[in-house]
Amino acid sequence: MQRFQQYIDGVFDDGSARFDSLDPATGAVWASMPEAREADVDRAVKAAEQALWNGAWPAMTATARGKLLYRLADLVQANAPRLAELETRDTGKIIRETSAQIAYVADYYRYYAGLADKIEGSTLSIDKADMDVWTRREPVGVVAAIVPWNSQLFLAAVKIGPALAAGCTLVVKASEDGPAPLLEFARLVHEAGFPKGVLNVITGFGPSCGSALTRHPGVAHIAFTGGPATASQVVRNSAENLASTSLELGGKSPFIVFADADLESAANAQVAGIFAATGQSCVAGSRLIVEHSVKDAFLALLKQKAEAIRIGTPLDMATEVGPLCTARQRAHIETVVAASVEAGAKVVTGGSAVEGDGFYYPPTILDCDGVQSPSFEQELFGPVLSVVSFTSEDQAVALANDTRYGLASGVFTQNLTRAHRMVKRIRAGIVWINTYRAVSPIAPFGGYGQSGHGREGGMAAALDFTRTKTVWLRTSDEPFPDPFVMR
Ligand code: TXE
Repeated sequence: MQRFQQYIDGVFDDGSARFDSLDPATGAVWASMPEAREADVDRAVKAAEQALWNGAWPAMTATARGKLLYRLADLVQANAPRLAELETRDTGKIIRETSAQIAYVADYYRYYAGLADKIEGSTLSIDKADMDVWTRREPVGVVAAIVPWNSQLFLAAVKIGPALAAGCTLVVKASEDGPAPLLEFARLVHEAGFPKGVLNVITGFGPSCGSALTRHPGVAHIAFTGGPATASQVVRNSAENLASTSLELGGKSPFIVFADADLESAANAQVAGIFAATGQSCVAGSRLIVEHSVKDAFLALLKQKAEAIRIGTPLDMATEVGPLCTARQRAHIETVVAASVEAGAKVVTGGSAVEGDGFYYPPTILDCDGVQSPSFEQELFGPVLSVVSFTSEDQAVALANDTRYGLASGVFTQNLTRAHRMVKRIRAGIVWINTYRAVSPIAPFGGYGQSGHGREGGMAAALDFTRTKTVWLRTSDEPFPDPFVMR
């Protein structure tokens, strides 16, 4: 059995307690993890506070910080195969995806490495003759970065990269489900040579570890990815210390196909949108909204592609859909699918868990036309696509926006003017036209409504980890004037 450690103040240790991690492909225990409790959280935040104000980190130039980030990026790239294997082992995410994603994670660190010394204040054209006024962008403080199980290294990188570029220090909390890759990543942080306490990596359970971290008075900003219910709890906790928050939550993203679309291309994108990552993706295009005249043809294409998907062990490069991360997640999907069928949804393909060991659930398509289907409303976080049809553009928009979420959306059409209209009318943080699931360190990422607030990726993300200091310098040698007149 493999044994992992937490990383606090530049030192690896076993944590206050231990818990077992299951291999989702077999359901058997495969590794032992360190469980951070309140005392560990307190130590980690205090180490990050120390590193923020004292020692090498605050004295370092932004360029030097960038060089450390470049070194980290190179280490991530060099160790990508090992990290990918760990992520696959611990979360069930297929190796084909983890290998590609972790290699790309290195580019996120490179983007923010280059950005570190481009974060600038400004000189103001102030309306007073005897003053020079300028602003400085300073690190917001200690950042708590909390991630869920899906794509842990990726979801951590979009927080760690900009936060370090901005000069912050962090306590990163890996999910209790599949923390191995992030705990291992801490070894690369150590090897890269970051001063102790700058980046601490712990894991543990929500009520003990997560809650202690988000309530800690030493935390200035919480960057959170997870479910909306947990996010509400996080925001309530943050209120105690008035910490700022950025929240990247779930979605129920519409995937809209017009009759004039290239159906073959749209079907491939829809497969990527809902069955990649076994559907455990915040941007999953889980609501197919298809023009009625092509519904049957498009569903036939999708059914054929879904049934050709290779379900298998996640460490096999040929596997296309692996197990879900947890038995709990699979039980949730089974419950919602059963309720949807009960409500009248028709199973086009899939619809019941795969027999045998591991937490497998097959690619599933539910025809929900004319049905009030829970699967069309709730985020399932699994390989389940719910389908409805429309007959007018207005109806397509109304269906797309009929959700409390607003993370992503896809529009498939060859009609340029319609595509532009859809961009304006859809309420979501991302609109993909004739493509789906594309991401980049250069492009902002985040949602509307219950999908959260704040953006990850791009320049703005780094600025979110700064606060502005305004400096006033009086250039006159005359005595300070009348103290009772505002100037
Ligand atoms: O997330 P949680 P879970 C959605 C998806 C999924 C559901 C629940 O629908 O089925 O959320 O997933 C930590 N204070 N998404 O249970 O519980 C927890 O330990 C502070 C969408 O995994 O939100 C973990 O590290 N932290 C999504 C992290 O929060 C707390 C990704 C996420 O856990 C805490 C994941 C607390 N009180 C799930 N309680 C996306 N956008 O990709 C828990 N945590």
